[in-house]
Amino acid sequence: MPRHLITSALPYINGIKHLGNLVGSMLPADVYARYMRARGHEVLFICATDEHGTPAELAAAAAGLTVAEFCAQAHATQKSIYDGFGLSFDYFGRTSSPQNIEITQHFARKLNDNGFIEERAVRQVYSATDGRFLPDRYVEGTCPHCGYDRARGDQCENCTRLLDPTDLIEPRSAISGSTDLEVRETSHLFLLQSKLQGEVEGWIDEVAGTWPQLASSIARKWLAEGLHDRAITRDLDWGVPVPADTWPALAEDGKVFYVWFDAPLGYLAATKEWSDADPERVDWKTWWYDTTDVRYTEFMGKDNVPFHTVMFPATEFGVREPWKMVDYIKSFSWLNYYGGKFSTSQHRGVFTDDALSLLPADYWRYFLITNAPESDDVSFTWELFAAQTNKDLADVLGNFVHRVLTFSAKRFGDHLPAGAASGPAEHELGLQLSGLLEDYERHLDGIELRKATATLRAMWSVGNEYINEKAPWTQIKTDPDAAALTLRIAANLIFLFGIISEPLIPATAQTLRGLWSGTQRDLTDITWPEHRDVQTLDWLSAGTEFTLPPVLFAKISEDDVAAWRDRFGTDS
Ligand code: B3M
Ligand code: ZN
Repeated sequence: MPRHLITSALPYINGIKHLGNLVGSMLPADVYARYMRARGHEVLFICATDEHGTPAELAAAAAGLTVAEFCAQAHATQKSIYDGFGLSFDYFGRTSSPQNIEITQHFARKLNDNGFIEERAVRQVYSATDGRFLPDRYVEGTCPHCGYDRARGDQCENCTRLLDPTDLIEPRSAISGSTDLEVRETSHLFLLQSKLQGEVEGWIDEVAGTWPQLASSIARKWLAEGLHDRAITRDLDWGVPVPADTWPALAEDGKVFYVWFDAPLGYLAATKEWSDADPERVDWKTWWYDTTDVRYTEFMGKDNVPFHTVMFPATEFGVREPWKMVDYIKSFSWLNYYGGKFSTSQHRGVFTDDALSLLPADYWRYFLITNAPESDDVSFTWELFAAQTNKDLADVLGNFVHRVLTFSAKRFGDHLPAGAASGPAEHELGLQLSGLLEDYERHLDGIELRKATATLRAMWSVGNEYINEKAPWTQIKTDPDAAALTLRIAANLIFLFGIISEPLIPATAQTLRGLWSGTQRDLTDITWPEHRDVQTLDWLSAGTEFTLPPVLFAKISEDDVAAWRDRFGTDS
């Protein structure tokens, strides 16, 4: 059995992430990590804040803090929000860590030794008003490809094309707004990606066949356009310094590596942070270096795909050391907000901190994964969120649990009744659920999240159909033993739902798991159901004691929807 290395794209440090960021990388990665652990796999789930580059410097300046102070605070804030969402990272590191500096410098030296780095004179945007060079996002302007007028110097948010600040039409300084910009010459390191094109292409042909269409087509489009040599250093104060032993003049000049050069290495470095944090843990390299038994899955939004399919692999090839390459990329389109973009800069949409202040994490986790933009873009609306929450979580799951347990308690007390032996209806129910469980497992194995959640919901519905047909509240009048059987089976369905819902709604799942005591079987170690148990539905025998849970999911009212529409706005 392979060990599973799972990474989520590293969220930028520059602000609180919105729900679109969450569903585009961290949350689906968490669902997959939880599922794989539940199936008994060895999993290492790694994430970190991406702390270098102009976004961090701009955000720190706006907050009136040094970049180091800003990043330390923002890291802690993001971390506590992700804890609130139940993201089960084995480690949540920082790309500004000493580990990342060491690893990034090592990669740069090796690339240089192998002839893949060259120092070149470049023309760069200089702002006399600001008294500095303006790399990347320090310049804004109109995208030469699509005409979007708020394109940044590194990438157009609208068409996802990578840009150079000098490409922008009508450029302006993002610091001062000044348009008094000139182009000056300075020296930078270039990664000679053109020399690595063939290797990257061969590798993509080998591995990308099973990837989502979205990821493989972006990779192929990039390779078809040809890999260009790219500048991997910047004139910034904050970043991984160019090592002085190899490039004394550039180091003297204060150059640092470009954020996209060190960010993917942050996956390795955060693993090293994890392993350094506890002497009991294995050396980080056992996950990354010269491995044969690691399966590596990456999660990311589509704008990050070029870096992970082309640039980072080129870097890994160029060092001529056996670093682990990605095996599977799960990519996402955009979650929109009322048809327009979620936007951090314009604070449009729902942000993760606000979301948690409105409702517990499981409401969001369920909605987001059910609507994950796996192929096309998807729109968040409060109306849709309320409708799905009320139907699936409050009615189909929550009300089922409530009906079964309150009725059972009322008629038979707080121990499950024995009742009649299972009959054909229970046999049929077990088979049906086992079939659905097989589908659910297949979808989760394939990280097809929308299909997986639809199947989970179908399993909850099957439970509802069973008790609606059996109608224990009617059975009780003529045949109490039959009613008791129905309730005991239904209690077992609740137990089953507690196991299989865990990857998606872990807090609720834990509540469902914790309702029972005095069971005959020791159920504590069960992390995933066996099909034969699903067919017999008898984890909980007669006599098992239970408690009534509080309301699992409150309904979202029309007033809530109106208030939230108002508070968060709905126009672009
Ligand atoms: N921080 C971009 C983003 O947050 C970037 C991902 C880095 S992954 C190594 O969308
Ligand atoms: Zn564009």
